[in-house]
Amino acid sequence: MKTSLFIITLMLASAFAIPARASAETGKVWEIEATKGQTFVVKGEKKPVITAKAGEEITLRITAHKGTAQAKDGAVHGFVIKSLADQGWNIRLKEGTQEVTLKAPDKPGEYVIECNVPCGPSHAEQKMKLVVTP
Ligand SMILES: [Cu+2]
Repeated sequence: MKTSLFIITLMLASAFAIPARASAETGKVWEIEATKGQTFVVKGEKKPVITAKAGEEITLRITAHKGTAQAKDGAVHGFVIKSLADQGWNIRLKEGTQEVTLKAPDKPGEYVIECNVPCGPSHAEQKMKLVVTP
């Protein structure tokens, strides 16, 4: 009886503790859509812009929909900051949703995020922005 009470207490404690810890570690989760019309849309924002503090970890939940073309490896869009491609900012997007946690650059400024998978007629204009604040 004592043991089961202990287990219940433990379960309750972890149910509250885990979400709090996750949000403290990863910060805001940005929901982004790479559309079949070859644009990026950020949920809740009028413009396709995400923001982060320098060096902060941010989580991106990206949903991709195929345009009119896709890469041989199955990627339907890409999500790349060219100058940060070697630091994880180079994601191949397959159809569906994936979540990635990335570190914002240490240097404040504006970074262009672009698609690097030929995905349709508007591919060249498929861009969005990461704004890094001090
Ligand atoms: Cu593209």
